[in-house]
Amino acid sequence: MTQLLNRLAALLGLVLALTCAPQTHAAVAGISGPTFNLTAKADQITTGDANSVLVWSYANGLGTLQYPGPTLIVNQGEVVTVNLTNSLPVATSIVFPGQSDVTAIGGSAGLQTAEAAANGGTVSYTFTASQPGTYLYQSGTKPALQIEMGLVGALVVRPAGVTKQAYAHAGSAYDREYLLLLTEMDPTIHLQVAQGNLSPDTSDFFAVQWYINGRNGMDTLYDNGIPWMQTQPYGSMVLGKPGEKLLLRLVNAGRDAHPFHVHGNNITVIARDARLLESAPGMGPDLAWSDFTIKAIPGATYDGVFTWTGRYLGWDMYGYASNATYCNQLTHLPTVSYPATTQDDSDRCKPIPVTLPNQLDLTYGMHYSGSPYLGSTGTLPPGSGEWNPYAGYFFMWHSHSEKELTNNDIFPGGMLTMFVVVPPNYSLPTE
Ligand SMILES: [Cu+2]
Repeated sequence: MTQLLNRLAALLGLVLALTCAPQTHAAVAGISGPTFNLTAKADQITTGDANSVLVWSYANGLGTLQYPGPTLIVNQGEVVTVNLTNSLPVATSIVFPGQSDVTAIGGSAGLQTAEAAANGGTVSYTFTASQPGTYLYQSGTKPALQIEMGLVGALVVRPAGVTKQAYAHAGSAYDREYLLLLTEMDPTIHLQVAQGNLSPDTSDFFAVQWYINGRNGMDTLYDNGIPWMQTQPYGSMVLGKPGEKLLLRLVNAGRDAHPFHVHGNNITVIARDARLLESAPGMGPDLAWSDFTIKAIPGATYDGVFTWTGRYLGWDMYGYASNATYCNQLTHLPTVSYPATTQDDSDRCKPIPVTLPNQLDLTYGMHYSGSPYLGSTGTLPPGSGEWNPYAGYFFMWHSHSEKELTNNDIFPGGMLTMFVVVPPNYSLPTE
């Protein structure tokens, strides 16, 4: 019953998400520096199998814990200070992989960096954000347990002097950016911690829950800041218009590799671990690779540029000749001018080259609008199709390790979100 209610809530949420424009954000959600006050603490998160799990993660100041920790956003060249207060019952610390000059003030010496003592200890870390890109931060104390417990987050360093670029070079320009942080969990470890065992055996780790931005599918599709997931504020639905350049900042903060698969087109990976894939400084991403799956290894970050267009389809995604309202790109929706580059002129007004089956012979996917054409709805049986009132195209973006598409063995769920091609008349905010 709870499961059913969860699904109904998810359905309602998606309807709200798609009908209450604007629902997405042109920039990555997070908190801006260069000074951050983080508190490591414990709290519960909601899982996709209608359960909850104790996690350790970070709060912004005295606020609510969020899993993953707040995305820290700074500008290249800034001297970044992270003041950590530890409310956990064990010592903890933060390491910043990729930052070369981290110094710690206070705390006591640990294996990797200075640690804040249990139950109120503090430590302060300072470094210069010298190179732009996508990074992670995570516990440097007993990482096999503390990273599993949730002490991870992302760090975005924006390049100096440019906007809407991931790096200094124009080859990293984008229209809209998204950050997806991947993790997995073995809830039995969390249960032992909840029962008071602060050093559980992590050697028999066996994940059954997989997360994007701290949520299991399909909770991933909710917008940021949903009130009933206060400890999981970051959504991960990816929205974009035909022809737009979407920057995907992909962070594998887990301990397993996750082959992250994008549908709709290949993605061009332009940077790895916050370094542009260039053969020499200033060249731009000439060593970028194009693939349909980013084989994200633990601890690595990837920046990819993704564009969806209707090119090479062989038919007009906006409509067809015998349906004059939808055919001509410029008259389809009079207030919108369609970017000429989103499809080939030779495809204009060509119908989809298959005959749609009779309604009675169709199975309706929940995102089907009743029409194969972008931005147009067709006839559906009563009650169907409300998940996609704007008639966008939905593509699954997900882990290509199939077991990771479950919540505790229940499909669908896990490391799964949706990329939505929204029709050009749909209002998305610009940065
Ligand atoms: Cu797939």
